[in-house]
Amino acid sequence: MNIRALRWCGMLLAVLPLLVSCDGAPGAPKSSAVPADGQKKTYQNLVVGFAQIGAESEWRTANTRSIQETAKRLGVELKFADAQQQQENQIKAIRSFIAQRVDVIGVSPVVKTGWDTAFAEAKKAGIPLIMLDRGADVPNDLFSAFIGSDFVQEGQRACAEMARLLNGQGNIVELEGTVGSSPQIDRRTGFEQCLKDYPGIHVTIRQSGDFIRARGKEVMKTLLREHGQQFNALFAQNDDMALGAIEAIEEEGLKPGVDIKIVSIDAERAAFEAMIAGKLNTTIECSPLLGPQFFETALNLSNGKPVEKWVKSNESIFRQDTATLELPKRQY
Ligand code: GYE
Repeated sequence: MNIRALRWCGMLLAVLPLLVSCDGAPGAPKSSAVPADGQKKTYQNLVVGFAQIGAESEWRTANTRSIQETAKRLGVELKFADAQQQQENQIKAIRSFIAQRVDVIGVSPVVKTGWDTAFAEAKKAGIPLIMLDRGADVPNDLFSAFIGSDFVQEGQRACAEMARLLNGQGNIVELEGTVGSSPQIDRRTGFEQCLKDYPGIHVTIRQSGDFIRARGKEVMKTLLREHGQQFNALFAQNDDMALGAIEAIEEEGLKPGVDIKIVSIDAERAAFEAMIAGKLNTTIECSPLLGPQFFETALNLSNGKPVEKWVKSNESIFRQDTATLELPKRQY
């Protein structure tokens, strides 16, 4: 082949890919002109790792469902890890997501402290990190966004409800969640802040039930046996513990919601059923349905778009008077 023929051949080869891409299948990515590493992310090519706490409550199960179903609906590739309540498992999951070079990492930190190293590793790898539901005590530059509720406000709301139910006079048992977790710390803080306005009301006993229904029952049973009628109210930091405590109160021959006023947090379906039965007085809403906001934020971050540092959930307060009307509308 002479030089001329070679030139012709070279030119043909250079135009060939263009011809092919013109004739390409309908729906073929239009971004072929964009270099591979600068490609715009869509839900269909987004890979997200999520380090979940476990399955301690109905709330958590609904949260997991929301994340998994939303990923499926949007076509996002989700790598999901269940840490079975162990922080070390969550840290291992974060490290494995970094090794797999996912686009975005999500985590619901089981407790507030001990995250600096793992979060810094994600930052160093250039992977945006979102805290979903629970927060951690880390410098602001170690995470990209926090999506979840205002737990201090939930505690304040619970206290205001309790004060109304007790007419400003009473002794309260506080059943707390996982010690050292952001909802446990912040809900207590909010409750205490508001109690300052009610000098006739005191928290006389505080114990953890780990956000677990069976633990709530166990703790309440022991308290009733040991302290009997020394309290007339229960503030449970989640519905599941309140539902367990309700069983214990009934087994000890007392009327939950009447002899012992009860306020809890989450607003899951079973809490509405308990309110309809008159056994629970009020539940403060805390939404687990965070999947859609999570993936929207993840997509924006992976496209370098600005996101809000705290995406707050919008929530209500539910009492016995509207429970029958509300129950059919509940999604968790
Ligand atoms: O209230 C509880 C769950 O972190 C807000 O965790 C969440 C809490 C929720 O186990 O039911």
